[in-house]
Amino acid sequence: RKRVLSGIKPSGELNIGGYGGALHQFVNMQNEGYDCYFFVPDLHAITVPQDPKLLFQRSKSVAAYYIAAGIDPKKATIFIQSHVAAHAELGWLLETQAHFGELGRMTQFKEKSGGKESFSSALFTYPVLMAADILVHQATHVPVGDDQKQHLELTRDLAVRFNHRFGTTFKVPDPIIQPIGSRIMGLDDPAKKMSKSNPNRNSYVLLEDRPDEIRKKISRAVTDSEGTVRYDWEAKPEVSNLIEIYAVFSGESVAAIERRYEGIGYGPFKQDIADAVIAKLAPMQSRFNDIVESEELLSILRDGARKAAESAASTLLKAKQAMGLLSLN
Ligand code: AQP
Repeated sequence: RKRVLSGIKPSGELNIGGYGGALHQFVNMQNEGYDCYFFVPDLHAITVPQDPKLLFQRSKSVAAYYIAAGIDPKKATIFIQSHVAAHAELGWLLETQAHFGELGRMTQFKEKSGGKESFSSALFTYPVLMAADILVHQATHVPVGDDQKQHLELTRDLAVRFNHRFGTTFKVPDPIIQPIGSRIMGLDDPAKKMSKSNPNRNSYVLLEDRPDEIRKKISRAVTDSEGTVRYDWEAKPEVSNLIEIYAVFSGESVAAIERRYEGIGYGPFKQDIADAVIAKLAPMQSRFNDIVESEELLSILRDGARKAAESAASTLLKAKQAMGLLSLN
């Protein structure tokens, strides 16, 4: 059976970019019958400074959003990364196989370190921990947003390198990048990914935003002066971005959306996008509020941690033995 692993960092409030590129796809994959592991990568979040109180709360929030969006803990394994020590342990083993040069070439590292020297060393080794997350569960498929493609390529390289040096230990995972929603850009600037850490609150719609805020943010989203709803990333990145958001939230195709707004301006188009976003988010928010502080959530996470630890144990042991670390079993 095909196995999927993916997660969303608890590094800020979730927005519709993470919904389109991750959450929405997680639910689809679960419903398509993949064996799913969805985790909260809290160890990844702390590669940049986090307020401990906020991190604590956000880890619960991300897990609660998984469930509120439709991930069913009976079908998928939901867990917090730091609850399963095998992730960090395999991360260390893989660091011994990763090259300084290849990590230095990672675009995300270059962006986040911003040419400074004062970043954490964990920011540099982050992609190796990500490789461990995936390989320790023998995932065959990883749904990723466009920006994670390079990290997944590194994961594949590390798996192949390790298997070659020490004998076949890991499955080499394939990325799944959906054609629509894998790269949702800021509402203020279609050249920048919609990101949790963007200080401009108008650049994103949060999953927790109220209907009036959603309407306001979408009506203020930048467009062009042409006035036609046409999907063309080269010529019309602002409008193409809005079409993708609409397609994700309405389930309609890009072509159907283009047809409907032929000869109609951006006003009604934006109103309909806001309606579609609100229609999806309102029930999600209500389920989220019911579960986020509940004992049920903690119990799902305990269960998930136990299942994930079981899934990881044999691969970790195999990797250690392959490398020649003394084992007593
Ligand atoms: N704007 C986006 N469009 C499509 N996919 C996105 N993802 C994130 N933003 C978008 C995808 O969601 C998954 C989880 O991402 P993450 O939260 O772990 O990390 P990130 O990509 O670094 O997200 P942010 O919002 O930019 O967080 P910060 O600002 O804290 O770094 C990934 O598959 C990602 O591609």
